[in-house]
Amino acid sequence: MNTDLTLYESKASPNSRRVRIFLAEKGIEIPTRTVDLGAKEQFSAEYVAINPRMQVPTLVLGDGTVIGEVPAIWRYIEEAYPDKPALLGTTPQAKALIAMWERRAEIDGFAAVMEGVRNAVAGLKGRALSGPHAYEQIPEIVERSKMRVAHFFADFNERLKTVPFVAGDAFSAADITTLAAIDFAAGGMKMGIPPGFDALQAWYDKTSDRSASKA
Ligand SMILES: N[C@@H](CCC(=O)N[C@@H](CS)C(=O)NCC(=O)O)C(=O)O
Repeated sequence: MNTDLTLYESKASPNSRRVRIFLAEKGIEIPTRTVDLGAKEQFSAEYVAINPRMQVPTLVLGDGTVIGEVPAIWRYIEEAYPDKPALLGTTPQAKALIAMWERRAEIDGFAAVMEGVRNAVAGLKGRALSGPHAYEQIPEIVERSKMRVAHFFADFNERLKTVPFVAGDAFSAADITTLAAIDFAAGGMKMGIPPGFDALQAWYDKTSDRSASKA
């Protein structure tokens, strides 16, 4: 257990889950502090002093450095533990391809689900985007979000007809974001992988079976 680090996170947060799975894949344990989003703890003076953007996850280093944003937290962990399995690639080519596919999974999948959920859920009125600024929901956008998620399923099904993992031959951070997006769509939008999307379903089944995916 590296007690120099503290991860602020929430069990209900799919972004926190992206970091939890990343750590579990590497077999790294660090102290965590729960930020209860249901109780609006992200707005508490104590947490705002740590992360003024009022978001989780946040990684705090031993010297007080605060790192927000999932890919930045991943980057720190990847570099700080070079002896652990790499999830962001080891060669220039692998690093670029993982970054490319992870970004597509985030933009086309994860962000599309986030948009659909945050513009629909009653408890998020006035909070259509997380962060320091309040935005009203746009209910009309939810239908488009559903189309975006449907396209994400179709596009990633096509991709996974050609490769075993999202970024190619090896499991990577791109798989973590894809898994988090699919589970978020199922939970938050009641949109599961459509029947007949066999490549995506087979990838999902094997990825969900990894012990780290329970994190
Ligand atoms: N871009 C940020 C997004 C973080 C984010 O949106 N976190 C959500 C939980 S999944 C949050 O903190 N929500 C607080 C709120 O809704 O007020 C990242 O990569 O960490």
